[in-house]
Amino acid sequence: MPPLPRLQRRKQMTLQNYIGGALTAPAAGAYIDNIEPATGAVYSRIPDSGAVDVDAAVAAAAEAAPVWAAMHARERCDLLLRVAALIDEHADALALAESTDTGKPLWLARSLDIPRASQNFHFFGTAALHFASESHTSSENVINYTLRRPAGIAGCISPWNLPLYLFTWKIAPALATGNCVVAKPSEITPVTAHMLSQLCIDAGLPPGVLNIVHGRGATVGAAITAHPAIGAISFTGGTKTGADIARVAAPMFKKLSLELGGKNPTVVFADCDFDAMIDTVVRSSFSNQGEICLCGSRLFVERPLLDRFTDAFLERVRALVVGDPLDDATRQGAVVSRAHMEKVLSYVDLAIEEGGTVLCGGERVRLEGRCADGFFVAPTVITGLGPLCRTNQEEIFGPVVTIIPFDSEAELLAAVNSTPYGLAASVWTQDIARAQRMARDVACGIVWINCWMLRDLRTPFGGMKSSGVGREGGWEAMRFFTEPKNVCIRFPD
Ligand code: TXE
Repeated sequence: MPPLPRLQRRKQMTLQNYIGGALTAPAAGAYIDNIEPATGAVYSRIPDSGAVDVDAAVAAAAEAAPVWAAMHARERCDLLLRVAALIDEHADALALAESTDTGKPLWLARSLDIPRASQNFHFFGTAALHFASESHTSSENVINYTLRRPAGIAGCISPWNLPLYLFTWKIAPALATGNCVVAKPSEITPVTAHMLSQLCIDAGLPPGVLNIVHGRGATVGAAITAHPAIGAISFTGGTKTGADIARVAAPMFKKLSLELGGKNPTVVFADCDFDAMIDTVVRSSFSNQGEICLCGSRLFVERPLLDRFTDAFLERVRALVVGDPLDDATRQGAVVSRAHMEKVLSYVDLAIEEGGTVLCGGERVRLEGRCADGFFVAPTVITGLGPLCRTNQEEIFGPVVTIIPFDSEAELLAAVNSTPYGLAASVWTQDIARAQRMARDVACGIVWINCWMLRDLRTPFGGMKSSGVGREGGWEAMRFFTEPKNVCIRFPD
């Protein structure tokens, strides 16, 4: 094995909040240890901020808001493009930080997370130049037009699985539409958000336009949610947390965008293009250790194809290399934390209790050397469970999938739609009429036919039922972060 690249970071780096354009320590001076999942060792400290830090961030945002909202879209676009360019310039350092913080393979952070963070600023920065509103001519002398004003101060709360990718997916459209932002990254993976603070300073983003407050969900997240001056909340994370946020924000009549969990079906019909399907289904099952809300964790396979599918799938899954995230050969890195590893493994125990058979994986992987204490879970395939058991109903969010055979479309649809979730589905068939029926009848916000995770940033992104409320992406995001005001003008007869 070639020598691993040396980490370019200081020992025990201490992160800071980004408030009013400056990097600052939390008011109470308290910090949380940040653990590297691949080694289990503490490697940085993050601010354990509180409501007082959120208040300071909101005050800074309120001060910056009038100038930022009044700025020409061209100028806002230029600033966001400058941030994008700086992300590109520092892509290697950001990718290394993302891999270290999350446990994901470095090559994945390099090819997916960081390029996408830059694209988010690029996409929404330029969107500001094209964003237009409607007008309605009522009669010869009456015209209505929709004036879209920034929602005000936006709160953006993001999770740990795709840290900079999802953080910027929220921040960029909020800024592009003229809002100032108070944002909180996950306390489990805060480092790239901290690095983004410095890049925003270097890009010349005016002080207070973006504020980043680090800390726990129950303190910083809750303070953002409850702050009366924050009128719009964009959240991605667990369904239970989404419900907690809605409980607080709804009676305050805040705008809410909630992107929550999933229990996504992958549907494989016997008539599919097998070769095109099989490698993509391995990817859709185990990319990022299964820690992507879009990963398919319930594999419904039409019975005539079951044996061929299972054999080919297992052969490929067994070949996935679980290893040091810094090694290019690694296909499965560490899961994000010890607690998450324990949660994932507890679902394997549950599956066995429920009568399932583990066909491969199912256990913690112990590596040698620097990763001996890391949180690695073998990619796991389970069979023998019906669609309604807890294993097939609850979100595991790790490298664990189940295979469920089906015989008819009616039986399949009932099973696919039986969970409380409705985020994404991937369907494999060459029958175009069947593909259309599935797209229509599957209760999910996103349906991929003969592909997975082909993303076009203009499309509506989000889920139904317990997978969330609202849609992100393209004009949906630009509309979410603006308040439409109808102006009706009557001209003299
Ligand atoms: O997410 P949390 P967790 C799912 C996945 C995972 C489960 C729990 O199943 O196992 O959620 O993960 C902040 N008010 N997904 O516990 O807690 C928190 O600090 C305001 C799906 O890590 O929802 C973090 O910044 N904010 C998913 C963010 O919410 C609060 C991605 C998400 O953390 C808060 C991640 C509160 N009361 C997990 N409590 C997806 N859909 O992509 C916490 N937070």
